[in-house]
Amino acid sequence: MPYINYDKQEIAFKIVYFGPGMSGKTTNLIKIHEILDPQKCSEMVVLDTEEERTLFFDFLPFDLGSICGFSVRFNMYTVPGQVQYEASRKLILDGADGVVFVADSHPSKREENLLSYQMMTENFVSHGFDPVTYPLVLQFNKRDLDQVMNISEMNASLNKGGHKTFEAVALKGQGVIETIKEVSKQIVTRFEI
Ligand SMILES: Nc1nc2c(ncn2[C@@H]2O[C@H](COP(=O)(O)OP(=O)(O)O)[C@@H](O)[C@H]2O)c(=O)[nH]1
Ligand SMILES: [Mg+2]
Repeated sequence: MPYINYDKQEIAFKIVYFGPGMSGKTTNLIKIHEILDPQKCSEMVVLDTEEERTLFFDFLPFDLGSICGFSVRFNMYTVPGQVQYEASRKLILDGADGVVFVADSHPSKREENLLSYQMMTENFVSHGFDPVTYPLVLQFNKRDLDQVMNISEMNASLNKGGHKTFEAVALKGQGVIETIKEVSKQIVTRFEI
């Protein structure tokens, strides 16, 4: 559910970047932060955990403007990928309006991707999200690696729901904006005041 501030005439949506550890979630957010107009993008907050970076920041998207006079803001989060952080993943998904699943295209990551995807779907169920209508975009990242899985293979394994997918090289900013645009669009389209 978005957070609506009637005094400020602002709607805040929550987007979560989900996926196995090291698939490129943090890199996506860093690139979005770099690409977006700094005036529309607040400071990025990086929370350090022992093994991994987790972070969030929020920004005002360029092209969405306003819905019924309310300005639209997105708060974006990444989740730690490691299995032992299951509790924090649950917490971060709480109240999420949409999710980007970032998969690693390297063939050695097939199982990790699948495990993380299954964990996400289980969390959707426990949060009461409808898996069919819930805003979800898949990003097949690290397409620049020497060895990558076929897109059809990745779809067969991770995308039985037929969600929109994007190929990306997050490190170079490729596919990053396309991904966030699609999930924002799905979120806003679904939302009615
Ligand atoms: N080759 C390649 N490496 C990437 C890409 N995106 C991210 N990485 C690297 O993968 C590692 C993990 O990235 P990070 O964003 O921290 O992953 P996270 O654990 O999902 O947040 C880092 O060394 C990144 O530089 C990519 O598109 N291609
Ligand atoms: Mg990270």
